[in-house]
Amino acid sequence: MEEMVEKEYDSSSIQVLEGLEAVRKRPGMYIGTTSSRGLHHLVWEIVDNAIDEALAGYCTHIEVVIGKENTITVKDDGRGIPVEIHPKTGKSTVETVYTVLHAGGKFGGGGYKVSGGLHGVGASVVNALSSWLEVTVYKNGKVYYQKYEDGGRPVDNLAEIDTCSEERTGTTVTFKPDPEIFTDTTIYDYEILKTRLRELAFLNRGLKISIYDEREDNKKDSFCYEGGISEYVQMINKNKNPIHDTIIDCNGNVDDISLEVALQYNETYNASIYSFVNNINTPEGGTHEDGVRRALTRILNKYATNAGFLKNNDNPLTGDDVKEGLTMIISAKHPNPQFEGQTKTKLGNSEVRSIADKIFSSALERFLMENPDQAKVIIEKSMTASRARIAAKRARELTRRKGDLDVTNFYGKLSDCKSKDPAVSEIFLVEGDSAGGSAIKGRDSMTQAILPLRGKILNVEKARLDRALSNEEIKTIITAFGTGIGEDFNLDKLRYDKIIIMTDADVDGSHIRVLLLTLFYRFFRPIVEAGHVYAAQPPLFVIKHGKTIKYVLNEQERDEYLSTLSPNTKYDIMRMKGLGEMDAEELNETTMDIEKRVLRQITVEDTMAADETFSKLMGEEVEPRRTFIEENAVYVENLDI
Ligand code: TSJ
Repeated sequence: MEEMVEKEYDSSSIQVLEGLEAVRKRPGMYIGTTSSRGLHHLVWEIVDNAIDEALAGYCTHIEVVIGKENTITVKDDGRGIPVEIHPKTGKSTVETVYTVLHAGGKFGGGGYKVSGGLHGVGASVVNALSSWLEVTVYKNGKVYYQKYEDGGRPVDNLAEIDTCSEERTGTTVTFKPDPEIFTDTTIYDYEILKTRLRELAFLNRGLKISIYDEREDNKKDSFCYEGGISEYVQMINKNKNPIHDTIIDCNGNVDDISLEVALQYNETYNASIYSFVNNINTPEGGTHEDGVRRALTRILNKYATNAGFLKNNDNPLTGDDVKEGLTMIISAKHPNPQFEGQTKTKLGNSEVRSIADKIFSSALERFLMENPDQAKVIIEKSMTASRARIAAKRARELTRRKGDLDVTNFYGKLSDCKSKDPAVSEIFLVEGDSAGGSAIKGRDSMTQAILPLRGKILNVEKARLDRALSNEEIKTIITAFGTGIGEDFNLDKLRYDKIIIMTDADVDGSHIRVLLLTLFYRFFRPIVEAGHVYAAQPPLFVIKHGKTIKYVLNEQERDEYLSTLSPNTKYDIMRMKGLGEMDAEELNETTMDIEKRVLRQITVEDTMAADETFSKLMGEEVEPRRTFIEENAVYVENLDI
């Protein structure tokens, strides 16, 4: 701060710096969080600007590079940010974009901005939260350059530093996130960046997006899809056995609002429906999704009736029936979207509902008429779902009457906690009887319930609800949770605040963990989304020196801890045994005690990545499962030496 006073700033630039200072004081207001998520958010703020340039029709290739020191470079071949003096600020437009809060697209002049992150705050926020940031603009046969330091202070004015060919245009930005802001982590995750960049390539037909990792293993990928979201559907269905050949798609425009839909049915019983507005995922749906789903149900019923599949006395197909095995992407672009809902990820503009319905229904109707063989397969799939839904409802009513899903029926399995207050109660799902026994002895019986899992957990990726309901372990879990399942599900009835999966850190343990997560993800998704599911983290090593006993989770923590010991400490280090071999005290000490344990919260940051993983791990195809296990072999090996 002192330095700011020393240098002579005119009043306008002081104002500017105060603006960026506000971002540094309360970064959460601008990027949501300063966790890993916020760190990655910086990249999207910058990439969105390049995407806008592509949407305006001037950019064909965007490149993202993760530098050795976890810097990020984003480069495009667009027109280059304007360099002339901006009338309002007296600075170059480049400097204005980077130092005036909320400047963003307003200063570029013209252009129809449809992309933009949820917060829509832009380049100046990234600058404010960076140790340094450099921008290079190629334009008019010249190369312009400016650097900012310590949260957005220009080192110098924008300068012409070189010449280039007249044809070369574009913008390149490099920044280093400030470790004083991002105190959790400043390490970029290649997979997170890659997954979203691939998604952006699917959503923006024909745009090439590349990513390079200059850190250890030099990973790189490049994405460009002439087929747009149809190719996205194809990728999602790759491990799910499509039941008909053609990916049904449509593409239309009404009043500046555009809509694209692509869909294909597969053999599974789950729906993978993803909707977007201006490239932003809308997991809460909204009017674009409503319109398309309403049209899908109506048109399939109409076709099924006219073609004689559905008779007068049959129940009409419901929205749930036509969803079974459906993979669908909906992408709307809107010049003025209104976002609603708890997480502001639901499209509210009411005019979109009928526009989406109209564009999609005529395309679907035409497809069904022109492809009677594929239409038949789809209608039959939905009619089977309808029959199964009615049968499952009957089965649920029966079991409810028999008291099968009644708490009093399974005290033999569950060692419940004394407290009946869900806010303080937790349940451990424990692999095997012997670990279950130790857990029962080692728990705090007031708040901790133990459910040992003995039998095999059914792979629900390959089973419908009605079959899952006849599986003993699943029945027990549903009963313990108290929420019911399917149409009866009620999150408010959840009996525990934390559901903790406690499995060994080996291959069998991961397998059980994945089966349980599949079950929760497919049948109890709101529990996962509300953040109630955790994985216990039993330590891998115990280090003893003098009277100190230190448990550490992994090799990295072990090495870090050892490096803090003075060189002449004579210490003992031991690899921990499996859960089943720990006694009650050890288990409590290392894995269960609220004060000492480490839990990993299971979040669904990316439902699509989770969906892909579950299909790969749990689906019919053996090959992708083997590949997945091989690709993650290092991880498994580290855990299972
Ligand atoms: F975020 C950012 F500002 F740092 C940034 C902007 C980062 C990156 C990687 C690219 C960009 C960017 C901006 N790429 N392309 C543009 N285009 C403009 O700013 C631009 C250029 C010309 C005109 C015009 O009307 O002539 C208008 C605009 C908005």
